[in-house]
Amino acid sequence: PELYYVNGSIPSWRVMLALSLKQVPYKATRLRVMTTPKETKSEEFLAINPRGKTPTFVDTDGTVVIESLAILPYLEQHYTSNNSKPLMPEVTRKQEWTREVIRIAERENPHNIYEPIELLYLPDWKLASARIVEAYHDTLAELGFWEKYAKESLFMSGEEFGLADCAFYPILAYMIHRGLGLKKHGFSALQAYVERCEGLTAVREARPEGWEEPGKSLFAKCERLVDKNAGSEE
Ligand SMILES: N[C@@H](CCC(=O)N[C@@H](CS)C(=O)NCC(=O)O)C(=O)O
Repeated sequence: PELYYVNGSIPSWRVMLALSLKQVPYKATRLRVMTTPKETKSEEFLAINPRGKTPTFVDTDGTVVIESLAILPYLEQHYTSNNSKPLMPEVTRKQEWTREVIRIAERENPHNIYEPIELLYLPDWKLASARIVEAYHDTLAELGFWEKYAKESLFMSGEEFGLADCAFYPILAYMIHRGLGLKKHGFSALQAYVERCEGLTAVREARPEGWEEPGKSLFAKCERLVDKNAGSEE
């Protein structure tokens, strides 16, 4: 199979995690989005995925699967192997199965709430500073839910790394790369969760290229903004 991906992108990372956990050998084709035009909008790639988005998974029989959250269950169904554990409980284990599905759906919340913080990359970000500060506070509040889940079990939906972790972990790891300090905000269970995830070879293997060092700290910038606002209110 072949996976078209963008390095460091949360949706691509999810799929790479699942492939790595399942020990599926695959051809990884990196597409660049900083080029003009973007490689995701080439005629050749649009013929495979007309939306021009990654991840795009092309199976050995030609089946094309788009959307990270559709690719995850596809892999779970079609790539079972003796070498790896299932990433989803049996449907007959009603409670565990339901929790996994719920967590996968819930991953949308931190992703959406965090999004305005990325406006800091724009040259005229100051115009959006109120939205950015709001997103910063909301992101921390949202992470409170995940902190609670991390206290309940070793991984987000149970004692093993599963599809819910494939869906969620890249969001958290992405925020950390952007300067989120978990301990600083009292998220000690999430910190332990991250360390647990990073203890898994498959998780380390799926880490984006060049991400050994932290990236540009958007969270530090947010915090300066919050402090400045607090100062001006005094
Ligand atoms: N909902 C999609 C999102 C995919 C997506 O937005 N991918 C971005 C990278 S984060 C992309 O390929 N962008 C390229 C472009 O817009 O040309 C999924 O979960 O797979």
